[in-house]
Amino acid sequence: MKSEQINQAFEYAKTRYAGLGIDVEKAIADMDKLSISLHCWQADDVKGFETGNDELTGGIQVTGNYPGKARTIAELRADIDKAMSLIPGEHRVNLHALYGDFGGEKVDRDQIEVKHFQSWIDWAKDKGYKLDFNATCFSHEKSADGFTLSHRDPAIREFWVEHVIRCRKIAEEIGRQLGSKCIHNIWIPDGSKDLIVDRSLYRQNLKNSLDKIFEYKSNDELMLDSIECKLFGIGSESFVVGSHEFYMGYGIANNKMITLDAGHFHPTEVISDKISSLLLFTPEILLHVSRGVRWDSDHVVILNDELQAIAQEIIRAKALDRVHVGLDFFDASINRIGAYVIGVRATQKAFLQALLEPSAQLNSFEANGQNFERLALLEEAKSLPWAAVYDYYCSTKGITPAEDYISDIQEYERNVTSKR
Ligand code: RNT
Ligand code: ZN
Repeated sequence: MKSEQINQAFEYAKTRYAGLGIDVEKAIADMDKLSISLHCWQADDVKGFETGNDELTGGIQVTGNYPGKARTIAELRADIDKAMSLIPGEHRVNLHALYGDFGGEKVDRDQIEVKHFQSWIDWAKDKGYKLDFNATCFSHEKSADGFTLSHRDPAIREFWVEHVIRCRKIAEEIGRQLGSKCIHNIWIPDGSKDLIVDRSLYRQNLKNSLDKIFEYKSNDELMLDSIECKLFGIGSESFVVGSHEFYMGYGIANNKMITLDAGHFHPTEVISDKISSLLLFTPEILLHVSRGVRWDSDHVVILNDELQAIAQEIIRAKALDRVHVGLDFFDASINRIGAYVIGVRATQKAFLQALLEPSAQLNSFEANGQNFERLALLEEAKSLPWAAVYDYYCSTKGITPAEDYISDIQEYERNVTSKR
């Protein structure tokens, strides 16, 4: 796209939006503040860098064998750098504990320390990224029977409690070194393929383990805890200990953030409609922006109705400063770096559209019971020239706009990933 074209389209968009009382420059400035957390696990199919650990377990699955996945920490960092170079704005990287820099050593999960993540912190500092963190309670022999923090065996529960406490401390140190609150998310795979008789026992165990984990009081200025529910996983179809009710109850009772993963609910249940309720009872929310398709909760995020609804709900609730936005998908069937760029750009476009909504007029229609007018304006707003604003935003940040980035990804594939 030629810059002349971009500027012309932007000038038109500015006038068009001004006619509706919308300040385009302000919408751009607000969107620019939205830091999206890029999940490191898209680049290598959730494999990580633990010595001798190759198997992904825990009811999550990556399908596809597109060539070029990151095999080393250096490759994964290079891939994230490439993706970041095609995304306007300043963003975060979301690490999982199994991505530590273990230097060929076998370090079990109850032994990890900040030193295993120091090279990530240094890299992030060098590149200007902020980091988030996750305990890894899957892909491990002590989670092989499907249970971790809720296990019947107290020794196994203890092992995972120790792991998560260590992860929370690592997150705290990340926050300290990078000068930005690190969000630590807890998702556990615990559940069962077939019927469980004593559901209460497992939920009581999980509650007790979480209580122990949070006995370590971290510094709220450096890190924040979040807890993530799920409806079912592959191999945990009949029972998941950490259900929505479980974590919503725990989070509200204990003032913890709740993670809403877009792929973790019934197929017709949406997370967008949960935001305005949860925000009344929890201080902040973490989103795992994902796209569920039939049994899979983790397809690449695209600009679909639900993504738009999520962004609208946050903007309409004026809650951009209380919602943390992370991505969570893994697709091994297409270019993995391209997948990141598609997902982040789609998310930004959804927020930009929401920020450009003619909200004053819409609210006034609603307050006056003018429901036809409300629906008509909502429909018209869909085809306002928001894409011209996004292209302009990309170009002011020196980022390849629109579909032109496809060839950047192709070039990286030719020169880098296809040679792996
Ligand atoms: C799994 C959860 C969880 C994971 C990551 C890898 O269903 O969504 O967030 O995707 O922790
Ligand atoms: Zn998730």
